Amino acid sequence: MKLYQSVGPNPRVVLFFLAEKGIEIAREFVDIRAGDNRAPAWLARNPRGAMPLLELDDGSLIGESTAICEYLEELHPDTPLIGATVEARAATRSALRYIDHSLVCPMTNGFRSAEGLEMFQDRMLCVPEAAAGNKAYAQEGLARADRMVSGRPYLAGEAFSLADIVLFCWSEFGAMVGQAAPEALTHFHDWRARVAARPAASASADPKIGIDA
Ligand SMILES: N[C@@H](CCC(=O)N[C@@H](CS)C(=O)NCC(=O)O)C(=O)O
Repeated sequence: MKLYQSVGPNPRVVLFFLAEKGIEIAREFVDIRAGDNRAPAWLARNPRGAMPLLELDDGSLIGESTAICEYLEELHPDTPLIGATVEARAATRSALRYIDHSLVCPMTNGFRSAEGLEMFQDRMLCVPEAAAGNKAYAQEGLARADRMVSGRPYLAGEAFSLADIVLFCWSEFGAMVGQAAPEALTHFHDWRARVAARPAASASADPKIGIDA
């Protein structure tokens, strides 16, 4: 098994997940800033081009960060990060879908159509006139996340989960690209401090850690 990874919040989600579980797998760094993931040879293997990508021993590929985490969770159920019970798994997946729709999608589109336009405009549809609106949706998503962690430690309840990893990686990215969570979101910032204190948060910060140059 081999993980292809790069800079960016989606690969960080998988690195965070691996670090939480203490799983070691072979990894290769792909330079998405240079467009290596969009080279014809790469696209022939992986038409979406996006990182991260998990290659299984039989050569088949799994794309999409949360699908990769679901796969790894099934192989390594301890420590559970998607839920130890049917109800806990439903709660994690509910929070995940909510965060994906209300935060990840608009934050991505807001970034790619503004600060990221130069990198992305020849790779995919970018709509600069929609950037401000998408950023506003993402801010609303952060405000919703603040309400979700009001009165409970984590997004899906008492247990830290993949939903927290996704929100953390994306809100850290947002803070770097002009889409930070306002200080007034105190529940969010208390939650953020709890997640940032986990060793896996720092272990996942550098996508090149543990990879030979
Ligand atoms: N929905 C996908 C998104 C993957 C994605 O867009 N990854 C970014 C890095 S965060 C990427 O590869 N960008 C470069 C490109 O698409 O050329 C996932 O969850 O894995």
